[in-house]
Amino acid sequence: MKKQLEELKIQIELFEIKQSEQVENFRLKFLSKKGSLNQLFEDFKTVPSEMKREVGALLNQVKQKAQQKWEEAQAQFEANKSKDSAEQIDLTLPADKEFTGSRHPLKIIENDIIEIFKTLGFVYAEGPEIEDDWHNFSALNFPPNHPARDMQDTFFITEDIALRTHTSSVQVRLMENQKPPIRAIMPGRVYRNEAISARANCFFHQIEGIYIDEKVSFADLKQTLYHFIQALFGQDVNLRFRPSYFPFTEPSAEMDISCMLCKGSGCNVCKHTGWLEILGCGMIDPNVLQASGIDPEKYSGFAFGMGIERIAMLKFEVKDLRTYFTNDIRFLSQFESMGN
Ligand code: 2NL
Repeated sequence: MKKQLEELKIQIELFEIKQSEQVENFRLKFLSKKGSLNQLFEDFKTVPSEMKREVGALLNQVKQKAQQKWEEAQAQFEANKSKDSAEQIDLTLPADKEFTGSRHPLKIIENDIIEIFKTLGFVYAEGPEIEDDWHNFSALNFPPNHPARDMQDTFFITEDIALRTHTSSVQVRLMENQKPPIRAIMPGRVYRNEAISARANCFFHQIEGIYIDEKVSFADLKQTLYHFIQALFGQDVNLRFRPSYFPFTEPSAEMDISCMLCKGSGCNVCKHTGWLEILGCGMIDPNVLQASGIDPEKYSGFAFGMGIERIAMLKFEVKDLRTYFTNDIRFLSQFESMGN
């Protein structure tokens, strides 16, 4: 029996497994119910008891060796099989289309507006979202007890530092650092301490512009904005100005455009007035020019500001402002694609 086992051990070692069928042949020959190992286990019963210990150990050793060889061969052919199927991929098939994303609707509008003002000689400027009291309020003629300075309207970080409530703070920095003529447009995110709803958010995006030179008049303001609105909404849009108030402009006005949905006849969007409020504007208050070191006797200027969300809502007919910021791909992919 010992001799038989020694022979079997050699047979197992020499058995060549080169093809996948041989894995099964190996199992049948050595490890199956009718295989030689099982046969020897049967014969083991007849081994004299004084030999059982030694022969049993050898028998187990040989069985373990066979089992190990079989498992290794099986694993190897399994790995080769998956490699083979990977190689069978049809390389002539067209590749999957890669998803490249799309431009955010607010950026589409922002870019359109910047492009229009670029043709009029306005340059692009940007500034910090965390501002000091001077650039956000004092330099813009906000009196010390103005309600916008209240905690309820503004996110304060310290007593003197807050999240900017408008992009006008960027204009202040520009006026402090440059001499007229200044023609600039400033887009950016601004923050207000407001309850979130379909029509209001605690932050929004604004675009403001200023033009400062000698003899800039309200007529320049009107004609510039008229050109801008026609370029953005089309030639047949009408405008009207209503008197208004901002701390930093005097006189101030709000500008309405005729409703592009009902063409002025009245609908839900324009609340049956035929008009849509689109931006605020005015002649820069002499106090504001003075505060930034520009001589109000020599120079005058106009300024305007608008919310990008509102314009994008009108152009794309977005009903709820919150959809701009929830990053739902079904919403975002409806707008301009970034290529492909
Ligand atoms: C609005 C109205 C406005 C300005 C912004 C401005 C900036 C400087 C001086 C004077 Cl540095 N004015 N900006 C003027 C009038 C209106 O924004 O409704 N924005 C959403």
